[in-house]
Amino acid sequence: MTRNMKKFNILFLSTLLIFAACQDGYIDDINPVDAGNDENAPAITIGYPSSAVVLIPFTDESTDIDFEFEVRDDIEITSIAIALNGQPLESYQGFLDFRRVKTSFKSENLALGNYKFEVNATDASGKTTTKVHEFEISNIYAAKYPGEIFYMPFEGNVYMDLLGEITAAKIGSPSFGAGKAGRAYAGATDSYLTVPTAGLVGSEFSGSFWYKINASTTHAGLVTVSPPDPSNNKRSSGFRLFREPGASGNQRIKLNVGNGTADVWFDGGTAADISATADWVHIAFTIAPDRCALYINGKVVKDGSFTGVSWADCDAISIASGAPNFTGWNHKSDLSLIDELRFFDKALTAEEVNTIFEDN
Ligand SMILES: [Ca+2]
Ligand SMILES: [Ca+2]
Repeated sequence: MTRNMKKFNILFLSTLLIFAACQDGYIDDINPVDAGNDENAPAITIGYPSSAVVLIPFTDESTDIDFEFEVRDDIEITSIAIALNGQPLESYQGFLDFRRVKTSFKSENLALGNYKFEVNATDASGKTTTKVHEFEISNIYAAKYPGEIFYMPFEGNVYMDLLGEITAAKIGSPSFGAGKAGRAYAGATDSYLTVPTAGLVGSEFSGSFWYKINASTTHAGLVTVSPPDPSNNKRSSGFRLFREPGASGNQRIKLNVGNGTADVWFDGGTAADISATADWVHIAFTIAPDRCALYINGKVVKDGSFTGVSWADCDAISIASGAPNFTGWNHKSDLSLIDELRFFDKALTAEEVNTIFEDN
């Protein structure tokens, strides 16, 4: 076959294929499609905010909101107008895509309070649709996890629990440092915080926090609750979460809980060791009527059976020290960083602890 014949054959085959495709309706004709009758009013979706509450940090009094919305129509959108609390924000005409408009509008420095965001859209046939989203801008923290009763984020230069609004008593001169999120508690020699146990402790109790170790003190109390005693080492009630030397220069996190007559150890051995130079680690502990557990980075490092906690003569939770009542073995102030401290009135499950760890 000559070269020209080959060309001819290819052309012929192509023509046949196109003809066949047209016959089967695979190729659109080039005439304009009739848009049809306008059947429906525009449909509006407000993408943001979509919740009833827009939560901002408790240290803030105002925020910017980027309102996101989308309008769709079966034939043609001709105009869109948006308003906040009845005041016009913006209006839109002349769209590249007649049938779908997706955009956003930023309002700056909106104060705490209640708002009504409204989107109005009109189509070419004069049909209109209005969509309203009412929301509140709030800086009041709401519990994020089951049983969460205490949350201290160490923001805004205050040692305040945002759920019970407890301001911790400050002993010595702790400060604030770079946190896991924002700022953190920064320990100092002979320094710690206390909050009353009243209203926080019960037959079930858990704690969770992020911890960046400063191992220049080889012993320290992390979170401790002990009854007063001349020995500064009475362990039959309350609990003691503390650290002391582990293997190979590491520091070991240990939990000791009192059942009213004796104390029980939850010592995970090397599994509960963290490097003396470790970056942020997540630590959690749970006290249930029949079981206690200690977690590091979402994984259980020690758990065991228990007969129920006693809070006899335990008036205060110490944060970042064994002081004042558990210094008998030199577990004094922790110079480390502590952030995102939470207490719970339930024994968290392993899944719940891991969720908190994964959430960062
Ligand atoms: Ca329409
Ligand atoms: Ca923080």
